[in-house]
Amino acid sequence: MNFSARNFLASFGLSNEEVSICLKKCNEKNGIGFARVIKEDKNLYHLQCDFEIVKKGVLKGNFYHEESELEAPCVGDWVEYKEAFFEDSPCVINEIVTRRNVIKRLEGSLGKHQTIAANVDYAFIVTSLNRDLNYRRIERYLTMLKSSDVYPFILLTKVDLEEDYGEEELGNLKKAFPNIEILRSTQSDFKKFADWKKYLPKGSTSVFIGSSGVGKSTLINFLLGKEALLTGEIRDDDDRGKHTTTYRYLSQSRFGGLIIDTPGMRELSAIDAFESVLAIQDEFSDVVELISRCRFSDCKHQSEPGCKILAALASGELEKGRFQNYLKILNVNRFLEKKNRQELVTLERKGWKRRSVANRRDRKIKEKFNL
Ligand SMILES: Nc1nc2c(ncn2[C@@H]2O[C@H](COP(=O)(O)OP(=O)(O)OP(=O)(O)O)[C@@H](O)[C@H]2O)c(=O)[nH]1
Ligand SMILES: [Mg+2]
Ligand SMILES: [Zn+2]
Repeated sequence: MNFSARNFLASFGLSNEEVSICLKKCNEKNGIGFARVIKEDKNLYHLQCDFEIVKKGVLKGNFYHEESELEAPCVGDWVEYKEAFFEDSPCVINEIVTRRNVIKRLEGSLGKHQTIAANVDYAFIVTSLNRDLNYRRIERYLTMLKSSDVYPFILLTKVDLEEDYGEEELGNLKKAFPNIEILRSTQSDFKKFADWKKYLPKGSTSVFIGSSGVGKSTLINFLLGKEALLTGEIRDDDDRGKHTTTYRYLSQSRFGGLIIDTPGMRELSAIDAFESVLAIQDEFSDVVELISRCRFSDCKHQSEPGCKILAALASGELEKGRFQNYLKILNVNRFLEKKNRQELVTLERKGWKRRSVANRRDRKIKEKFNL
């Protein structure tokens, strides 16, 4: 491996230390290489192996063993692969290396997880101002991102369709999400937004998530500097998109940062229950605080005397929808109660530790963006 390999690994997101470890492990003779998964196509992975080289890869057999606890790679993962013996056959993926984080969501109520992307630094929650705008959904995205330790931004698209350029809604959103930076963009002024360079620094990875039709791929095509992705019409009757993007795809933006386009999410039902207790507490700290002051520690907030939630709902201090959303998210996390207490305590400790690291990092990011 040479200078180009080092440059590639660093540009695509590995730290200097990780680059050195990878370079030590591979040499041309053993046919071992490191690549980033840029697309998943059923059982075939598209692996970015160098700036201009994309190879296909399949998983090594031990991923499929019944007792195997190996998790399959997803877009954004770094993997170690072995070159194919024959030129036309796919390489073999030996293992996932250095997974810093992974965004997961719970699919339906069966408790099955879907991995969305790995090794992600920033997430842009993309929403347009038409019927797609849904504060509750944004809250759910934020909770999901927090539990995977990804730094969120909210991005409003298609503000050109609004008379006031979305000014009023922007004000409302800022009030509802005071700690999150909210950006505005529209197709006709993508270019005017000079700050993309700042938000997509070299070596960083950002994922764009949001409902179908909000304009994720349109924007990403601009950020890539080429029409690499398909974009589609939206339906007239309900402003919804037609699920034009059907797979997750990672590529390097013209500003250096890596970008992952994702298919519009149908319904973000919930989040990783096990990892998310703390994220919920964080996201709904106002609700948690009220509950802690209810007279009875097992208050159900239905008719109990001294219930602070009921009082706050009555006075308007707490919005009904926000409380319902809290309950909904909590509900999915019910099975936690069945876990033994000790496990939960350890988990919480781990979570706190991680949170404080994350808080430090958030502060750094805020300083960098002058927030
Ligand atoms: N008016 C207006 N239309 C836009 C803007 N950005 C995107 N669109 C249009 O919105 C439609 C949907 O855009 P896409 O980029 O395909 O949306 P998407 O979020 O990638 O949708 P999925 O791939 O289905 O998840 C297209 O017809 C775009 O031309 C914008 O800023 N203003
Ligand atoms: Mg798309
Ligand atoms: Zn109560």
